[in-house]
Amino acid sequence: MIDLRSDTVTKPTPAMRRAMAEAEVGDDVYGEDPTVNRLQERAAEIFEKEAAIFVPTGSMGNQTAVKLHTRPGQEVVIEERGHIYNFEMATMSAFSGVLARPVKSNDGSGILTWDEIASAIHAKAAYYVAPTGLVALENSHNLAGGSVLTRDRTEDICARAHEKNLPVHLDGARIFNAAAALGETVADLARPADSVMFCLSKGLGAPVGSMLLGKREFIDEARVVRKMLGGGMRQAGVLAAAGLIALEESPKILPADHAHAKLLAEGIAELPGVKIDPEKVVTNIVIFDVTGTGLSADGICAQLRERNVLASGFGSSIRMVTHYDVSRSDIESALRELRSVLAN
Ligand code: TLP
Repeated sequence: MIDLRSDTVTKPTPAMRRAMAEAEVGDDVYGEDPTVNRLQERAAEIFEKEAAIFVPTGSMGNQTAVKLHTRPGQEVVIEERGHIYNFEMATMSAFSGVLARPVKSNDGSGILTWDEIASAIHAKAAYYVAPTGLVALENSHNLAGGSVLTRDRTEDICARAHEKNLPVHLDGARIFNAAAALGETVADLARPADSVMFCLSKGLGAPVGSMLLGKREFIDEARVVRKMLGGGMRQAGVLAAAGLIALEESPKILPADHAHAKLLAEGIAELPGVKIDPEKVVTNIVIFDVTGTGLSADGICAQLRERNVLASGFGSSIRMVTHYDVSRSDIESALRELRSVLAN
């Protein structure tokens, strides 16, 4: 099987498995797991933030941040395809009592300008309009095809949000991909945001886990919210051990994933009835519209599955994601199978 459904499907490397087997552990609810503590310290150091906390999932990291930055009855301004809004089970309303205020990015890139964000902010609103409590950004932007938010744009948005006393949370599930594509450090991309979440379990390849980072006081409060959500893990060092390897070793292999995604996008662009601009594929996510093929996205994915290629259907589009378990020859095979499905 060539599994292009997501970069979440990566299997732990032999080095990760060894580290997991040998991990020194303790009870992390008491703060006594030395491997978790090391991972948290190392992540904070790399991101140049005061503190970090290990959470089981990216969703828990994001929703913990939403909970801490807002109070019930407020709105969260977010790009309309943002993960926090579309793929986190309405948790922001169920758990934090807030409403998403989705905003369209007019150029279709998924990357908002300050003016687009400003038009959705209710700052000194009339008392009967819900006030904005948070601006949520995403880098890279998953459902917008892995597009990237530059350092300048992030700085601009955060500075202007802060002028209005609004905090900014950055969903950096794939911020290492963004950093590799932009030639920036993750610290510089995340610096202006009040909090950032990144996933160890996506392109970095760890089996489980994400990190939430911010000021020390914020992370102390995050520990309480994580427990509230049932995310207080015990001998989590077996997971953190793989996370440490992911953090140190995996960023350097991401450019290969990006080259594979570009190759895939260029091949797809030549197929009949599909719509994609390969120029816009800069990280590891390839999304293409299949309306013009006369077939449904799910129908194409089902036929690909029979040919040992896995992809995800999202409405009228298909998403393929590259990662370290996919080689250049796998990309060539996937293209060959897709060409053959569309020719039938
Ligand atoms: N994304 C998953 C699916 O939920 C769509 C994927 O396969 O891409 N932020 C972003 C930008 C994400 O893409 C994801 C997961 C998360 C947060 C949530 O992470 P987890 O799955 O660890 O809760």
